[in-house]
Amino acid sequence: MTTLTKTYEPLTETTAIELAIKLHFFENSTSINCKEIGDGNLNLVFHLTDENNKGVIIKQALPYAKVVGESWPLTLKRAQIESNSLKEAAKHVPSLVPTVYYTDEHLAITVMEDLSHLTISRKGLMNGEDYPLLSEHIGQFLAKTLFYTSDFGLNQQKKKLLQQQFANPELCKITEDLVFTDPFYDSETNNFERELLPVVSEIWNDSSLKLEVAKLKYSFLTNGEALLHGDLHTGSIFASNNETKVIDPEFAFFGPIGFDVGQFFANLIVNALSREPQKQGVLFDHINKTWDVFTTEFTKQWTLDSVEYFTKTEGYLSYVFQSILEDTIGYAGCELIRRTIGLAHVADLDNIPSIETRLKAKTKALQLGKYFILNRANIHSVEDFIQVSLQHVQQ
Ligand code: SR1
Ligand code: MG
Repeated sequence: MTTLTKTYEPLTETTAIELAIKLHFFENSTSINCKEIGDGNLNLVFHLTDENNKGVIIKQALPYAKVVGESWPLTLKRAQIESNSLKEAAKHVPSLVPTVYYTDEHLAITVMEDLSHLTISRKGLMNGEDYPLLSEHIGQFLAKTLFYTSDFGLNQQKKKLLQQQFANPELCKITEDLVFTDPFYDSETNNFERELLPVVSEIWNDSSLKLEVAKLKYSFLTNGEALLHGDLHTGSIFASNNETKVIDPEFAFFGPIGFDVGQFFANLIVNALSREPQKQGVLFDHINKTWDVFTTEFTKQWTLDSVEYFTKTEGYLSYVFQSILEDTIGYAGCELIRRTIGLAHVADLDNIPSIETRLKAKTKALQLGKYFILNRANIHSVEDFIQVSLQHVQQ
């Protein structure tokens, strides 16, 4: 493979084409087109195509958070974490992640499969798409990636070594701050409509709520159950009616399983909050199905592929599921709150055109987030989780 310059600099559309040619991605092409299409918070994403519609994606980490600017420096190491995480996931769910063709640690680039025939699921859901296979696929993704990197499915010595490879302190710090800390006090990173101040102040002044958030944050900091995606919202999932691809795992690290599940559920709920009541059901069906597929697959793997002696012990699996569900609900609550008043919002809520409807939806997101955090230990099934969600969303 061609050796590239080892001095980091951000690519432009022109230098991205030069790079792709150097790497022999377009050997038989006469004309290559390149467009920077990154609409996320952190990276440059170049989409390159030739005259035969052959395409490739070059993703490059910037040394700062794009959403804030150069005043927020950020490690380039995240590009390596992302491509290693995609490669790890490909061992378990090859059809659910993009293929990585090439990575360069110094340039912080990952060259990967072109997924431009798919749509980012947040955008699609906002346009009223239902994605019938989304929950089947994400349930499989969660069951396989999480089980086979946990102490139940991976040799426990190997797991400890893998855990070292995925130490991701700077990206974890972003989550620790933006998901667990800042939304719960008057931090300058927060961002919300002044009309929400009364309900936001209730959150800031609720010491029982803060105690529960502290426990959830502590579990995020210390409970390295499995290799997480770490940022599994609907903006990290490409979809069509028959395909699903999970992208963007730069926040990957060993953490509590319920964090990935909870982020996905919360992002389905914010989409439900942006829809008319009669179109919300499909989002809750997705939550139900995701949990069903996740637990069914996890159970199969637990029975057939366990490396842990105690998995044969009566009651252990239901204890594990109950604890994952409790975490899922708590993390979903934190995600609902931070996506409403924290630094990184979601278009589902922000793009609701009428201010009055938008404020109502955001208030419901905050109330439901609080409810989840405070009552997570008393919600014992996904059906109850959905019922409580519907009571808040459709009130
Ligand atoms: C500064 S990064 C803000 C958010 O974008 C990412 O996708 C994560 O969700 C992070 O919290
Ligand atoms: Mg992302």
